Amino acid sequence: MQDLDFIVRAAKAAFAAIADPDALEQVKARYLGKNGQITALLKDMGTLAAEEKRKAGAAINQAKAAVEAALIERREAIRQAALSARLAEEALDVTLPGRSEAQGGLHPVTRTLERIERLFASIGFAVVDGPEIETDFYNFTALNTPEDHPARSMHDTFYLLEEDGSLAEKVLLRTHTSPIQARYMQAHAAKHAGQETMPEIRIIAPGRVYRVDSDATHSPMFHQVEGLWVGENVSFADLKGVIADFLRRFFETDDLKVRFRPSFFPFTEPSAEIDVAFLRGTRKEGWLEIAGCGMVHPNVLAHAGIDPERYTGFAFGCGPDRLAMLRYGVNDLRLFFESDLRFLRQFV
Ligand code: 2NL
Repeated sequence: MQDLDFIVRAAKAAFAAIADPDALEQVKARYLGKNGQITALLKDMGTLAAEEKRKAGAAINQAKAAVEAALIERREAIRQAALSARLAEEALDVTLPGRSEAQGGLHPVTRTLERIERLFASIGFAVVDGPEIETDFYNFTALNTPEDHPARSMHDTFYLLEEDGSLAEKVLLRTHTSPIQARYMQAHAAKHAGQETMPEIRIIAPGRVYRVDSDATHSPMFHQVEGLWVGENVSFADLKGVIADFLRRFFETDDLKVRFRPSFFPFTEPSAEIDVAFLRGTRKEGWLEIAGCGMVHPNVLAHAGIDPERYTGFAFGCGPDRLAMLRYGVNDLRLFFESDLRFLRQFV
């Protein structure tokens, strides 16, 4: 049948011209749908005689099968083409170099703190910690600081407020890390109460401290490291030896003069400022104040429950921010706390 060949070729050509799957289904309807050309031929067979009907039916069904096969083939070709296009579009070049993780580093003050901790640990000091929000008792009273001392004023110390804005009852941001040591001494004395002897206390207390103060050399938050050695027969000579040894190791030089200059702190008696002078190198000439120290005041030991007649101790406090400035040659303290990566990256 000339008609059938023509329809099959026309259908194949129509399918081949289409690249869109939905459009293909529309074209399919033209041939195989309810009103399609092949369907029409099958309907028309009703008028034929039995023998003719059989032959025509076979031929039409063959043509129908050919159109269906062409449709399936085209569907598959379109699907493959879409897949290839998507694979090409989403292709990854696995040979490209990867993005590397940014490398973090320790803050210069953290590095300085860890260095101090390591040096003291090497001579048997434990590193201890404590709360940054303190009571007036541990921050001042336990440290023999009188009620009318200027450090206790709101002008110098950050006090906490209640939710209604009123002043919290003697709760503050610690102004030094001494309360860590006051708490430690008290707990240590309680733990060994009633025993023949109390084991020695040898601790350092590093941490953040807070004071109402802000300029090129003062930040409202800064760091402190305090140290404490309490035992029988602990003397000012021990203090001098430990400090001088520490400073020479910290600054990595034996060309260092260390001077103890009489001073005053409520929590020590006698008290001294520790000054250093670098004998060689580029640092500026003259004495530099680096820390404060002294023999623990008997009242401070008594507040902790330690017998000041039997035990003595020395304590010191220094500012690691200042030590970091010296060690790294930084001239403005605030640079340490501005989180400017251009500054901080220099220390990694
Ligand atoms: C300074 C001075 C100092 C202390 C801190 C201390 C702690 C206890 C008992 C006695 Cl629990 N004293 N600490 C002693 C002398 C000086 O710090 O100029 N710091 C930056």
